[in-house]
Amino acid sequence: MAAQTQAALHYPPTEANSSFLRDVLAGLTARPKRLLPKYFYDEAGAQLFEDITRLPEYYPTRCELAILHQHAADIARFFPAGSALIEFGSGSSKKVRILLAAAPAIAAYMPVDISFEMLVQEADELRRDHPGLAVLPVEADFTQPFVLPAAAAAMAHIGFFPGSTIGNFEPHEASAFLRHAGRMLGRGASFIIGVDLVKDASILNAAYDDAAGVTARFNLNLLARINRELDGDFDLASFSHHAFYNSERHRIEMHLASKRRQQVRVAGRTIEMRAGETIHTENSYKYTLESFGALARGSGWSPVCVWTDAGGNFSIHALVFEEKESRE
Ligand code: AVI
Repeated sequence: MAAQTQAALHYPPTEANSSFLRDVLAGLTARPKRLLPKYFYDEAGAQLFEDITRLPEYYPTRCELAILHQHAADIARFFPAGSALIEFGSGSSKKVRILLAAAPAIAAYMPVDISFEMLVQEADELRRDHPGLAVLPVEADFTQPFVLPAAAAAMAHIGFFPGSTIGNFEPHEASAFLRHAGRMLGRGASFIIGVDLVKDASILNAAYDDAAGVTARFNLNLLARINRELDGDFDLASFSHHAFYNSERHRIEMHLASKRRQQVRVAGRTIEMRAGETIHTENSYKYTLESFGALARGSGWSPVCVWTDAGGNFSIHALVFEEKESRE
């Protein structure tokens, strides 16, 4: 009932959720069924992801923070005085604060995020803590082309893309994103990017299937979101969370498996599911230092430096955009 009451807020589709509806119907009628991971992050999903980052099994956030704390001064060598730092998918801006503290000569910080509330709140706090810094939030889906504030046009640009979010892109999408980001940041720009590394499958499997079941709730919340926003009637108890490392494709795969044969209604459409059939909800690609370097080089960037944590679990790369001629 609660889901139906909330669904009335959004259904029939508004402009804001029509692409969600289109992508969900296309994904649920495809073979195999799939849903796009960018839709995990409604308010409940963003909170669940925050909870994931604090799980004992989920090492990427801890390892990346350790690298940032240990090497902030070295990373800050890539930030010329008077430059503008652009963070793709800034969220809570927690990681950039470590870099800003180490690079007081940065003139502007441009967090790019789809969540307006988060941007405004974080921008206010950053202005308070860094009175000399121009904080210029950009409300945008960073996976799509967007325009940078004109105020920073004359400044040198540095990109920041932590969290190994690049791992959630298919390799060809990751390459297209890197190339687009390079063209937007400009020739000679630096890019500081966090990338999770290939490792023992048992560590990876535990990180995406934690004992407390938080990642399972994060995955299932996608169905709850469809119920809330697209007049769906998924019975969450009839689906189970499956996450495993696919060593041939160097990626964690997350799926939601139907426990029984069932019909689901979404926005007036009926979706048939067989017992055991899965909806593929996310890939999280893992790279080696070499394979990420090759991806970067193939996308117009030169790898110039890389830092890892003591256990070699996670990496932060510094790249410089060298593409000679724009093909756009
Ligand atoms: C946001 N992204 C980098 C996370 C990851 O590790 O791929 C999303 C996530 N999915 C399950 N746990 C965390």
